[in-house]
Amino acid sequence: MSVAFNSKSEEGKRDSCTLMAPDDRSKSAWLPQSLVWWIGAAAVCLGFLLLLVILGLVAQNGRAISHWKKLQVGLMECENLVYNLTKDRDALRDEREQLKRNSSSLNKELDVLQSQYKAVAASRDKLQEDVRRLNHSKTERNCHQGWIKFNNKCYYASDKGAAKTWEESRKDCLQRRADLVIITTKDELDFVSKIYTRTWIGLSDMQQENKWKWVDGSDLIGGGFWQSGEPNNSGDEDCVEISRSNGEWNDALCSIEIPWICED
Ligand SMILES: [Ca+2]
Ligand SMILES: [Ca+2]
Ligand SMILES: [Ca+2]
Repeated sequence: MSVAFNSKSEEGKRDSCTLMAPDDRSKSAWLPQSLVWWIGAAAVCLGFLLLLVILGLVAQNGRAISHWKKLQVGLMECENLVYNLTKDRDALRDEREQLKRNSSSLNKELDVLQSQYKAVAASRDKLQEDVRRLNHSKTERNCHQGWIKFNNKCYYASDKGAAKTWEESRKDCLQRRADLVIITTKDELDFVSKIYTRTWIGLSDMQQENKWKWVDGSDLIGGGFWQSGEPNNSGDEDCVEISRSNGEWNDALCSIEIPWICED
């Protein structure tokens, strides 16, 4: 009986073995339990790594987008700056052109005014001379012997070869009850410069530099008949001579000795 029972129990065991699922049997047969665990862990790690890579790419992409947006903003600012600078340059160019036109127009006006001034000064000189002539025409002048008459006035020219300083020349004229010639018109200038191409006249700035006064105390009115570049006060020149063939004025050193002409 016991043998039978044992044989039965062995059979039961075999039966129980035969009742096991076919998959369980194959796993236990092909993959050991530890290998399954390692594969699972590796899969989890790979998944985690993949997630990190994806997150890294997303973050990098975000930084790139943000950097690109900054570049775009910078580019727009540059474009605005270039636009504003171009606008300013154009405005300055227009302003320069306008200033050029204004300057040209002002120069023309200045030329017109200068020529008008010259015309007015010439007529004033003529009028002044007319007044003087009228004042003297009441009585016809008779000049002393050796004097030259011009426009009812008497002039004395120093002897040929004689030469004096400005002060000595003036002293000579005063001794003749006259004074160094006062030139008020172009006619008078032409008359005097025909007598001597170089001679003292009664004009100086010895009292105050560049304040020209005639020997009768009157101021030089108008521009005078200066040579180009004169008066230049070169070396402190205070006395006026007619010099050079053009018969115009130069301020010279009062100490030089040249001919002179007196006017009565
Ligand atoms: Ca005169
Ligand atoms: Ca001077
Ligand atoms: Ca001079």
